[in-house]
Amino acid sequence: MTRVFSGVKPTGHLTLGNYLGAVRQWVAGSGDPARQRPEAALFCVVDLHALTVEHDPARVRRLSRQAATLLLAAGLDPERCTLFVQSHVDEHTRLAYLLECTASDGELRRMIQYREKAAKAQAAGDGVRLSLLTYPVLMAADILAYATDEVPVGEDQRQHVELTRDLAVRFNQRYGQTFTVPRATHPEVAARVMDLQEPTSKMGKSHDVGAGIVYLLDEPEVVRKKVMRAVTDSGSGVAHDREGKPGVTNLLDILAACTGADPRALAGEYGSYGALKKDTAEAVIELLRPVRERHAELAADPAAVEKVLRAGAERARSVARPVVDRAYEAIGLLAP
Ligand code: AQP
Repeated sequence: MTRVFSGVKPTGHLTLGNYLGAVRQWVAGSGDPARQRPEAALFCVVDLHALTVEHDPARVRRLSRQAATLLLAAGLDPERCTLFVQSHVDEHTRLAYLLECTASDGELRRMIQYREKAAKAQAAGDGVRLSLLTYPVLMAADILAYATDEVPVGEDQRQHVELTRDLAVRFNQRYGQTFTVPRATHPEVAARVMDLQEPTSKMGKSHDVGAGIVYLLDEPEVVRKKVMRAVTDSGSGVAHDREGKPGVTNLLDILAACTGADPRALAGEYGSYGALKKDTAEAVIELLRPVRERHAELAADPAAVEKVLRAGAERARSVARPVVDRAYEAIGLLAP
């Protein structure tokens, strides 16, 4: 059995980037007949990670519920996978401490996301939370607690999964074989969807300005407007060229991811930016339509979603507990 684990943090409304870079892969993978057992695919709303920057408690709670509902709406089937909330399973934080005793200060300070977010917090006059430095270790615990083989994520998480691998290998070398060493998997197209207004930056759900971000729950008219106003590049030729034409390349990648086409081949089919934008907007609207519709149904019955999350947490606990107990013993702690 190949075990898959991944998560999404409730720092904002889920975006097209989350969907194309990660969630769609989760749905496709959990429909794989080789992974029919629900404990073979675990997906998590990683709410503890949302506390690493300034946050509003009520908003985090609201976004956590919304993220779980959206994951179900996107097609995660609780009969075929395990969906839960990170803070409901103590094993994550239990294991994180052991991994903090395995990681070094230097390797955490090198994390790109830490450097970028710490600089942003400082510029805003906010303090930098210690958890912003240590959260990649918590992420490693999220993954390693489940003896995960594969972590389907967007391109931006590559460095964190590399750290997870390093920690697993180091722990195993020091204390004996304990953890499975996981590997990241990325979609072939749209592994890094860029902001429509700033196509050299990732489309990120926690970014302050939403004009370049397509949210999964945006109304069709809003999606159309955002895509039609996407920043394109100088010159009018449509070419797939990430360096020279980042805006157009982003649109080609999005359209290709929506339609299953090859983004380079698509470039040859368009003579103008306007036509490319129009087709991209319609393709995104059609891709998201069923997710929005299903979300509206599921959101009307929050008790049913909570029931799925409770059952998911129980199953997740039963998978993680023995792995984390083994790590406690291996590192030299007495069994209670
Ligand atoms: N733009 C993106 N393109 C492709 N994949 C993406 N992912 C996120 N953005 C893109 C992938 O979605 C999964 C969940 O992401 P996350 O919740 O960890 O991070 P986020 O949506 O990027 O939210 P933030 O708060 O804005 O995060 P920061 O600022 O930390 O980047 C992951 O698999 C991610 O790769």
